[in-house]
Amino acid sequence: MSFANAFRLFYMANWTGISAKQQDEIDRLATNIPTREIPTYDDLSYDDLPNDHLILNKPFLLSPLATSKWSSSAKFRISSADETVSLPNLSALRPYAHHIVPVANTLQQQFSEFERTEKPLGEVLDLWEEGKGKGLYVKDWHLMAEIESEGSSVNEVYEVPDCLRDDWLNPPYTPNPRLTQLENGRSSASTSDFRFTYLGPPLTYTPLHRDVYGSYSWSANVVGRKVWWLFPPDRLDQVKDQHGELVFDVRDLEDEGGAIKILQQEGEIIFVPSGWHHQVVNLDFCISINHNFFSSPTLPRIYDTLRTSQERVEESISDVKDMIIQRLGSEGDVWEKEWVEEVQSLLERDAGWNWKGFWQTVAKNTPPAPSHLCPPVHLRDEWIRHVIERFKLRREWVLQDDIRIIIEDIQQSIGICDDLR
Ligand SMILES: O=C(O)CCC(=O)C(=O)O
Repeated sequence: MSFANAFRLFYMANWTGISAKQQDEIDRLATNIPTREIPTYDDLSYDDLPNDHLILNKPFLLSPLATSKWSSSAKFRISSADETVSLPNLSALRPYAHHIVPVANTLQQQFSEFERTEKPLGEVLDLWEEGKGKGLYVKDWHLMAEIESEGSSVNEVYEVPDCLRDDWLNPPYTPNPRLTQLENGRSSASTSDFRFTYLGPPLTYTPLHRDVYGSYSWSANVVGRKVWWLFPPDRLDQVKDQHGELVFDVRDLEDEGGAIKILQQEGEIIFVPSGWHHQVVNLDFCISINHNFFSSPTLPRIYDTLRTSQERVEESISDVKDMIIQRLGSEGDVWEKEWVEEVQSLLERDAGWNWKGFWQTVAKNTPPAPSHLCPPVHLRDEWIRHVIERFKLRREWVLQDDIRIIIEDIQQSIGICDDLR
């Protein structure tokens, strides 16, 4: 081992960024954990997953066996004196030092988020190795898309567990890296996927939130342990302030908002159901990998989340509707076409997608994984049919020709041949 590496190892082993007060907080968090009230499986067969978790929308964990063969579990860990938790091997991240990564400063709250910047990963690693940047949290780093854009395979980091491969947001083992063409002719990894890597020192955290699109998520601790506070949709009363806004940090609340509290050990994977709010604090220096994803059992929930987002958008620009009617008159559907376009374009910016994106995703992903790792086809088609039936009652069905064409294709692929209008 070189002197530099020995120094780094010594430094990480004595992560001196932590004050006595912070160590007390870590100890308090680590010891105040109730008995686990959700199941942990060594081996979860896909046959059991839809009924036990996806349809019921209930959380679970996979034991460290799920990640024991991942390359990152070998490369990114340095064993520590306490054998249950490793130290991060930051040198093993150096091959990715040129990636520009989002960095949250978790010591600096800015409205309902943290102050965020983007930097080359190498600069953040330098800071940590110098004992600085103890509040910096690299979040939402598209490591997998970057690896694929550089012509390599994500197998150099991980392999998606079989039971989680029916993922309609991230085709597993993406055959064609999704590239964004830059103006200078070079290409960069697209940020259109939902496969993220997180890394940060002890006590960096992610405030209370719900995942994009109402998706499920899974999150694997490659290095370190995390505490999770999970809130089913019907248990949110205690985490709202007097204005009905969600609190930022549930640790500020008495009883921590009555959450389901989980200590996720190194190597474990946690599954967070659709629409469940959650907060996460890193107890150790953590490296984690997560996916936001959905599949057919949760299509109705994803549909409802988008519908609700649209209602919010429509309310926020109701004056624009009046202006369009004033300009074009309320006869016929000319005004309404313009209004629908306006709303869909704002919805895309606000919620990250709109109805066109929703239906394109459904169309692209039938079927996304081998059939034994998906729900039975008749059930999948029933969920798809259910959302199509509901969509046909909407004005967008009538007014947006491009969406109708996508849905007609989906109907054909699942054998619905009824009169389409
Ligand atoms: O690990 C974290 O800090 C946050 C992860 C998270 O919120 C998620 O996977 O949805």
